[in-house]
Amino acid sequence: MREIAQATLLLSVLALAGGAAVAQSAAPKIDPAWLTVDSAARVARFALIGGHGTANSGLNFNGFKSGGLTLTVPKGWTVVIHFINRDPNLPHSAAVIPEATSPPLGPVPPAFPRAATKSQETGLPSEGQDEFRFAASRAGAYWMFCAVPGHGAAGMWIRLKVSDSAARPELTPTS
Ligand SMILES: [Cu+2]
Repeated sequence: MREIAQATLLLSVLALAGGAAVAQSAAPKIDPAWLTVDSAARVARFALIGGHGTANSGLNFNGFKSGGLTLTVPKGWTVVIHFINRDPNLPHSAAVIPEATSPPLGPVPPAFPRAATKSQETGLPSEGQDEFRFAASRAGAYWMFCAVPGHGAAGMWIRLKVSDSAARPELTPTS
């Protein structure tokens, strides 16, 4: 009888461990290699990946959706965004836009001059790449948003914070 109880307990523990492992692998992970910092030149370089894995049916940046990832850069730095579309199915684009109460339905003017990929509305095809750079000249809250109609509204946006107080760029899950 005691052996059966122990076996049951062991099975319960294994089931819990299995459940935890599944939950952990489902949460998006930040790869430190996505952000490269040149403190002397005050340049932050970010690898922005459209359709990174299957989260939100590919409507994600770096695996995150709906503001779940925040790139913070100190005000006055230069930001270089290298965009690649890893989605095997859908085209995507990227633009830095002002924070909004809800995502725009399609392209809007970027928050900083030239802070957008080409092909805003049609998006870049699978494995398409583009790079843009801008001066983070105004502190505030911004989004990196996919302007292909409907994608932003479906959650394809993450956060960019231009900070008066941050000492260096960082990439964090949004708290
Ligand atoms: Cu998109």
